[in-house]
Amino acid sequence: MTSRNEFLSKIKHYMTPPGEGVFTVHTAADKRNNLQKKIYGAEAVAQKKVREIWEQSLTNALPVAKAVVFGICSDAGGGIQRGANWGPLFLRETLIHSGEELRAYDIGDVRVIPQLLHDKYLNAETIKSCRKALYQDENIHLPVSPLSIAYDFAKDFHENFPAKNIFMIGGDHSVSYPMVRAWLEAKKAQGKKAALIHFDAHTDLLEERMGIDICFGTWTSQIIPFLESPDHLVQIGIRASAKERMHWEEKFKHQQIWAHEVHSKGAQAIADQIVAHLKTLDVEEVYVSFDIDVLDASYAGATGTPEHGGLTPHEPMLILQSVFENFKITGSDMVEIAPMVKAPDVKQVEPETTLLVAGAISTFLIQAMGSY
Ligand SMILES: [Mn+2]
Repeated sequence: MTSRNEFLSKIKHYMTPPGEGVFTVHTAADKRNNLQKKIYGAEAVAQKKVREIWEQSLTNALPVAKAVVFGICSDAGGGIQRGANWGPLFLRETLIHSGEELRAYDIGDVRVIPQLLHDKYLNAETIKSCRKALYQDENIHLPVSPLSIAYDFAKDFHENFPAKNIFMIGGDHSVSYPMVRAWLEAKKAQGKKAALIHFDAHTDLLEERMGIDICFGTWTSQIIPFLESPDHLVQIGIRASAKERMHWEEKFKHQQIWAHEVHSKGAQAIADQIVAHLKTLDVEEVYVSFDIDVLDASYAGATGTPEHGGLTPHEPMLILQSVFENFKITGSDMVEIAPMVKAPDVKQVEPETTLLVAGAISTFLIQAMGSY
């Protein structure tokens, strides 16, 4: 097990204060400064003391926090339309307006080399040069790719702070793989029965996509082996799939609920069905992975693959409320918000519409995780 001090030292190496996860000097600098002014005060930003105060917060604010906000500004696992790397900065701005960001502790962002995904895809030479760039030490034993850093972080986090819960902001959906995996391994070690509830327009159940086994289209199939059994996975909102529900359920032996079923049966009936199913499995704790494209494109146009025929914001809220009343939500994420992207056939003001609904759902998840 990594000691508390080793863990904090690693965080200072492979993470940045909130808002700095995209490596840039000028782009969105005002947004980043505004966010940091709200978190750390205008003086801290003017005097360039943000990093110093953030490092101090790891020893004084983190230990007393319940819910922790964590950003992964990576879209290297995407592939249709990029831009989800800006999700963490923009969504935080929305949350801070609602006051929610300040109620949770923001531990910051993973340092992201935008061309990298996972260390297993790199050769030794590349790892060395990236260690030199990130850590000024080519022999240091730290990961360099965003998904590998996120896994290392989440694993140590759950060991050191078993009672704290992470709300992760992505990123394309591949960033959920390290977070859910570390959470499932931690729950297994704690002897807790755990399930994954996955909101998405897409199944993300490919076994590989163009030879890559961990990306936005595959991460769910890769996480199934870490569940106690496949029926501990429930997918909600599916509608953009080349194959029918039967195909997926027979292949993976999990539960899938399509968007049209939510519309025809009603969200409350679906919520009751999910709760009853998870109760038969004696599930105690739940991870909620929320791909914003589960919502209809008229609510979520600022995303890589907007899809029509989706859920209204009210529907997942009803389902989440029932889940919260029956189980503990101890891990969650909000992914695939691409604030600089706008679906061509969407009339709404974007990214404001997408951020507003994502903010409301995120607020619910952060409050739920801070309430235990
Ligand atoms: Mn997805």
